[in-house]
Amino acid sequence: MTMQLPPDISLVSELHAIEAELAAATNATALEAWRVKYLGRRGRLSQLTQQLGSLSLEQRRAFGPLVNDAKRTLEDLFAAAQRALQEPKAARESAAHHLDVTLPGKPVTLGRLHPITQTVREICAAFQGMGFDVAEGPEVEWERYNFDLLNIPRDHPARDMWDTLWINWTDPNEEGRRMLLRTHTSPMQGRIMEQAKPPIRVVVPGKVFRHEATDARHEWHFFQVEGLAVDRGITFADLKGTLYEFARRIFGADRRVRFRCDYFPFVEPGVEMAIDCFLCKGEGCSLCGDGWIEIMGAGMVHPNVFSAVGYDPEEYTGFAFGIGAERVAMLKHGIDDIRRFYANDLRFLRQF
Ligand code: YSA
Repeated sequence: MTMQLPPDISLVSELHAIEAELAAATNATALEAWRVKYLGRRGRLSQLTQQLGSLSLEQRRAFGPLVNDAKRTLEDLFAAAQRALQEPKAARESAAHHLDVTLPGKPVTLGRLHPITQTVREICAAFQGMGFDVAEGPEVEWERYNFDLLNIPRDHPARDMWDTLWINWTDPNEEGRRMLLRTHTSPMQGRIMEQAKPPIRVVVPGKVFRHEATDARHEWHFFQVEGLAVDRGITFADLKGTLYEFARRIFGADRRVRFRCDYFPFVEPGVEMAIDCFLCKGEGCSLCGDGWIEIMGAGMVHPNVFSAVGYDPEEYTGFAFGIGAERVAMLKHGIDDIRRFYANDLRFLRQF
């Protein structure tokens, strides 16, 4: 027995014609129109599905699967047509991202070390070559290390040599323990000697801070490299020999070096070391004054400093020094104003 098709169910038998209609839809607008016509909410397939409800049970059993198959077929055909339409665009996009290895590369901008970082490293390397180790310590420091252990008790007039930036905090557990921004790298002398036994040979690079006005040779924050050598039988000749060798390694054999007596409470005797000015060649100018640029303070470690850290001053002797890194950089590179290092002018910094 043949079944009579309800009028709209005939769509199932029109599939070839519908497919041809789809093949003719060669742009997005035509494709969308096709989709609305057949697969849309009020499209042919949707109407067909609704009509199934008015058929007899027998008819529904016969035509239901056919309608479902038709729907799946149309959806697959539509998805394939959509992909085909998009393919040329995808191909165009992939061509745009294509890497042309024959083009010249983009230049890479390299960073560089700040000239003072370079100088600090050169200074440390010069001493490492003479057997010194390198250590570092805190920039925020206890008054005890910055002053007391260095033979500079409270109310000692020598404290005025370092205009101090104090931290507004005192240790509540130990009444009177005050903190500051270290005014020099010398506090590391006490820290190192408290922890190690001689022989000691160490350099300590680091930043220091002073509450002072700036000029061509003075900054309020700058770098020092501290040096400390302690052993039995170390003499002033060892100090001079080491520092001459340092000057030769950093500035070359031609530069002149001057030692002069100086006073620091933590050394006896104390000296300052200067190098002839690069600008006036030792004649005297507005930068240096007398033809020399002071680069460090130094001396033989004071017996009181040894006693304060528990070393026997009868048994041990030693020397120490504190080098100003910016002054060394100025002399090496002929820089006439220390403030240029921290003005953040890339035209200046890129030269190093
Ligand atoms: C002395 C004896 C020792 O046994 C150990 C270390 C020292 C040095 C001492 N702690 C000190 O700070 N001495 S200093 O005040 O004369 O500074 C040492 C060096 O730091 C100077 O020679 C100078 O090169 C540099 N300096 C000082 N004040 C500066 C500065 N550099 C830039 N700006 C400033 N304001």
